[in-house]
Amino acid sequence: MSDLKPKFLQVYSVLKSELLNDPDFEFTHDSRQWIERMLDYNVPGGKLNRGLSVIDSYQLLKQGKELTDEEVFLACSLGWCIEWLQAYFLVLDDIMDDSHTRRGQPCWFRLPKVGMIAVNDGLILRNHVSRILKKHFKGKPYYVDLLDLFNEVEFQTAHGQMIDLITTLVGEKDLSKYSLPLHRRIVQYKTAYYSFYLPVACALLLFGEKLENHVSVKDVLIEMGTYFQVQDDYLDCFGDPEVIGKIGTDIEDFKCSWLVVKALELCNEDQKKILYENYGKEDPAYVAKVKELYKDLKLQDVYLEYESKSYEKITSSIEAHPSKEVQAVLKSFLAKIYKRHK
Ligand code: GPP
Ligand code: MG
Ligand code: MG
Ligand code: MG
Repeated sequence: MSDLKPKFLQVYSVLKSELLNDPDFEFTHDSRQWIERMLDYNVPGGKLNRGLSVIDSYQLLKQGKELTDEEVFLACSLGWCIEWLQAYFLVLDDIMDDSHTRRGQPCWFRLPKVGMIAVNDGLILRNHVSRILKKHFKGKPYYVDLLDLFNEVEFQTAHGQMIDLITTLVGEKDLSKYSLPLHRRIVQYKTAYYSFYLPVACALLLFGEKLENHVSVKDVLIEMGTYFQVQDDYLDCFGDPEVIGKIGTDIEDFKCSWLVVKALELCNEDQKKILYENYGKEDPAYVAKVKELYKDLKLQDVYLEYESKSYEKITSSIEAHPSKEVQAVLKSFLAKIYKRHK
């Protein structure tokens, strides 16, 4: 785990202050206050795994050599760009998923004063990423690659989100189309690229590497990201809302969650009928029926089995990698998420 967390948090204040004093917008007291409140509410309150992974990865690539102050600042700034991107996704995802809580507080759009202003706040959060990159990276040899990376990853995530959403369209609610390959496709795009590939890709660019030389690293990270989203799906139903900071909505939302895919695989005809009749309904009584069925099917055990199998598989892909430094980067990332409860 990063020993640079205090430094990382300090850089948040620096970046925020720069954004609040951006000379390209004539801030008034009210507008500056809005942005500050919006940032403090949505950007720094998570686990910060993605952001801190940029620094951890960069340190590992440097093989223990001490980082200069500039290197630390740049690695932290890239880490924050990912946290800002994540805040942008989450603010909008919570509207789309009709969620209630996030990181132990009401979703931003649920605040009476905010409502649909949250959509525009999402756009501003995305624009902040470009502002940070421009201010601190313009002129670096890898600037264009960084911009391209953030654009590509946003493209992938938005398309993953699109398939996550259109599979749930009312009127077309059809569980028979849910399968592991569909689930895999959704989570690879909506989660794995931005959560796993992006932090390591940022560290590689900062280190002067070309991303096209690291395709095998990308494959392992996508595998890890898929595993991470299976955990997210599991915790949506079986996690403790006090610990994960959010109340699950996947059953109500008719999501192609790993749990429903597994349930469909394992159920008999009677249980299938229960699933078809109760999945995707708002009423808590229906949701409870689905959860009961998951318990009857022992999905918690199926999940534990999946966790250890995935862990073994990912570990052996990592160990097949020729570079020890890259192996260390990947292993440290995997250690952060293995058997997580939040
Ligand atoms: C996680 O899905 C995926 C995202 C947060 C990406 C959103 C992408 C956009 C383009 C808005 P999820 O809904 O399972 O996450 P959570 O459980 O945290 O709500
Ligand atoms: Mg979602
Ligand atoms: Mg969601
Ligand atoms: Mg989820």
